[in-house]
Amino acid sequence: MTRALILGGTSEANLLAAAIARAGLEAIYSYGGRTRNPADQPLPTRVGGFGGANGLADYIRREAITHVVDATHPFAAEMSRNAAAACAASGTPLIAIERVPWAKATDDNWIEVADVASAVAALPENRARVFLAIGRQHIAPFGAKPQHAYTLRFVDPPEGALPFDADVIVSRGPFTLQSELEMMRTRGIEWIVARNSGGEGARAKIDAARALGLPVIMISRPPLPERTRMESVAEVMQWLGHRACLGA
Ligand code: 3Y8
Ligand code: NAP
Repeated sequence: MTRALILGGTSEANLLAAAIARAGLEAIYSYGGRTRNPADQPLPTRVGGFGGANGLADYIRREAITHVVDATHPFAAEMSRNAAAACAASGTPLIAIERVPWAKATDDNWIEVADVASAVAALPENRARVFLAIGRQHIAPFGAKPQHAYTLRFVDPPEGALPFDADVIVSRGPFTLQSELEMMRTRGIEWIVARNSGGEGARAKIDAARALGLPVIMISRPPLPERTRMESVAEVMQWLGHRACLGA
């Protein structure tokens, strides 16, 4: 009897949840609790941390989870590490849906950096119009270069003061090439800071930057634990022992 735990919060996780619901499989969808009004899922849903790897192992036992699918974002490294440790400790099968990173095209102007601190360092010294498309959790270090005119994009309105003067767009995406081109042109964006999330939901800004010939400071992914990885919902449904009835 399958009873899966989906570590979600991504468009891939949402597609998987729909396929699992259609297949009539038992599963629980888990959000980390980063946004105020996360999208509804066609599965029982829980929100918030488990209390580290041990907390997750306890949850797996308590809820009689038979399979864990890590469908979190490639930068959700702590969650992925905890899932690998908890599944090893509890002997629970684990699989990850992992998006292929975006590959730099010949006409892309990317400055590839390892982390947020290097992204700050890669920005010019003289004032520029900079679009930070990295959400709310990682913007504080950019306060080291307050000379820039920043545009930020958050899923939810900011709570309280920002660490520096900035213009905030509140939008949850997915985004389109048209809307990204429009936004970058009207705001006179000169630099974009992005993370190599992969997938379709965030890539419109990368295509828009290429079209406008703008430099992108691209933050590479953190190392993730070794675990079986697949790229498609159909493969995960096979793994869960059921044919994906996508589109059925
Ligand atoms: C809570 C669930 C869907 C899924 C929507 C995808 C696409 C739009 C693109 C930019 C980049 C960013 C950010 C982004 C995208 C999809 C997808 C995707 C990037 C929601 C969601 C949750 C989150 C958390 C949120 C983070 C933030 C990151 C904004 C729901 C809407 C920048 C990732 O304001 C904050 O604190 C936002 C926090 C974590 C930043 C970060 O640290 O990575 N995602 N995003 C998940 C949870 O609680 O478990 O609210 O419904 C999901 C989506 N975000 O089809 O409906 O392919 O997944 N999300 C990045 O670096 O790319 C935006 O602005 O161009
Ligand atoms: P993170 O730094 O790897 O995780 C930090 C802690 O948050 C984890 O140790 C865990 O707490 C809790 N957590 C994270 N994801 C969780 C989940 N799905 N269910 C339950 N607890 C979770 O994570 P993050 O980078 O902040 O990402 C948080 C969430 O936002 C994830 O669901 C991720 O998929 C989503 N996200 C989506 C996008 C996107 O583009 N779609 C981008 C970034 C993040 P405990 O240690 O207490 O268990």
